[in-house]
Amino acid sequence: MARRPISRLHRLALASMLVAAVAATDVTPADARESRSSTIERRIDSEIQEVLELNPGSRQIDAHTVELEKGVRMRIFAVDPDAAPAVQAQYFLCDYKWLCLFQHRDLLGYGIDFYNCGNKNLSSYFMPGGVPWNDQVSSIINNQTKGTWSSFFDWDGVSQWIWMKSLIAPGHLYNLAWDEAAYGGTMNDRIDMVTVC
Ligand SMILES: [Ca+2]
Repeated sequence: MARRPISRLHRLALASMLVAAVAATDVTPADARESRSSTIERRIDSEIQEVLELNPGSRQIDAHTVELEKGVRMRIFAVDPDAAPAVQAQYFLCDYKWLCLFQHRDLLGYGIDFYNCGNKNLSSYFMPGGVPWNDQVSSIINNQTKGTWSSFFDWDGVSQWIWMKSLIAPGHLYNLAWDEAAYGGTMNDRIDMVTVC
C-alpha cells in the first residue's frame, strides 16, 4: 500500500508546531531573569512615585531611595519574591551611622532610616499604599557609631509615650516578635516613636 503523501496543510501544521517549539525553548533563563527584574523595577518606580506623593517635601535620591526629610529616608528594595532569603538579605544592609527600621521581620518589606539624633514620630511618614509607619516595624538594625543607643516607644493612646526597649550600636533585632517590651507584650508592630540617638 502506497504511503499517503503528507498534504500541504499537514506540512504547514508541522512547520508551525516546529516554530512554536523553537519559540518556547527560545526563552533562556537569562531572559526570564531579565523580564522578572524589569517587572520589579516597574514596581519600584511606581512605589517611589507613591512615596513622593504621600510625603510632601520628599525627593528621590536614587533608584530605590526617597529622602523624606533631611536625615530620614525610605527605601524600596528590589526584593525578588522568588529569591531565597539568603539572597534577599544582601539588599538590606544598613548604612554606617544610620538607624534602619524594616516593615517585616528579617529586614524585609519597606525600610525607613534615620541619621540625625532626636525623636521621630513614625506616624509622620507614609509607605506606599498610604500606611503610616507607626505600628509597622518588625526588625531593626542600629548601625550608628559604636556605643550609640536608640530607644523605641509606644503611644498609650491618651497622653504619653511609653518606653519599650533600647538598642546599642552596632546591634540588630531581626524579629521583634521575639523581643519583649519593657511593660509587657512583644515589640512587634507597636513602635510609634524612636529616639534615634
Ligand atoms: Ca503602638
